[in-house]
Amino acid sequence: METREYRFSFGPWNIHTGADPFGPAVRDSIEFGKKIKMYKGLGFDGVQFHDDDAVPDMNELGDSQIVEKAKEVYKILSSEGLVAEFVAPRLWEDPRTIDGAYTSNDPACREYAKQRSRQAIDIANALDTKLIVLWLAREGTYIREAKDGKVAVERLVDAINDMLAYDAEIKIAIEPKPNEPMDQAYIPTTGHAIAVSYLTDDQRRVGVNIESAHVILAGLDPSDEMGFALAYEKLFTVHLNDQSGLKFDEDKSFGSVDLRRAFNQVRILDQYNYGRGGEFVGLDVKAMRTQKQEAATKHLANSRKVFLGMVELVRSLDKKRIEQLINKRDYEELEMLIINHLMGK
Ligand code: 3MF
Ligand code: MG
Repeated sequence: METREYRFSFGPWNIHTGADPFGPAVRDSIEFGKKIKMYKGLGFDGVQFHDDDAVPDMNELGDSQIVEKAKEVYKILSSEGLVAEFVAPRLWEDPRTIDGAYTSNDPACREYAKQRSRQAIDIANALDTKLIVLWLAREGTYIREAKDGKVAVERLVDAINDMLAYDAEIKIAIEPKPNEPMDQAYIPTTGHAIAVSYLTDDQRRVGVNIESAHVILAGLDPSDEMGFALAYEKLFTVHLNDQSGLKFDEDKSFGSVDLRRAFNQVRILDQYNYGRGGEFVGLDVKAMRTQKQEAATKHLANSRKVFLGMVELVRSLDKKRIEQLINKRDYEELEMLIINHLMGK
């Protein structure tokens, strides 16, 4: 059987203090340099960045200072044998993004969002990555009457075109999410993101980052969403994790809620050679608030182990038997075969 190496990534925000909307930090915060030193030991080669993970307080710096700082981060990465996977402009914390960024009703705020996105591209270049992730956090509404749903899409396309024109080589992965922090987001699913890509000036450079939990929040199946993106050659990266039902975004460890759902995500990724074009197996997972300081990176190592365990299970499936059962339309038996396989029988 062919063995293929997967490369894994996560963002520094995945090692966190455990604060939630109802309570303060329960663990000490760890400085960036120390987090970076943890990657290799946990089995990870790629670092995902928000622009200000790389360059804190970037709004107080000029463009050339931003690039200088990002170059220093690039050196730190290189000295640890790590690479940057992507940079995501953080467009949801500044006062100018309270009513959305690219879809804000205020033209000055929209201009800020575009300018910040161009700076994120400068940072990506300094970190030697060509991938930009757009989690469209506040591009939505609390009430329908606040914005115009058609104009919002046009503004999103305009902002994406601005980025595509700013750098002829960058690729943009939209990360859909149906809600939270907004009541309704404008790009809730993979299908929406891919449709938007075709309105832009260079659809080949606009794809998706599929996050398992976001898909589950939309009431959909992550492996089918991945299949949809793969059919369009638009699965630029993934945020694997898990989610228990329809509530706030939980970012639980991959496979921790539904092993079979994890299995099916790995199945479609492995089957269609995800990773061979350089894509990372990206995680977006949070340690439980109850986890003590010294044990607060297990969610990362465990998610990776689950992924690799699932790769083995996917590759050791009895494909002939599955084909026979499909031909007989005996899906009850097929289901039992899968369940037995997951139970190690
Ligand atoms: C929000 C998310 C974010 C994005 C990240 C990169 C904290 O629900 O999933 O992770 O993935 O900001 O854009
Ligand atoms: Mg995410």
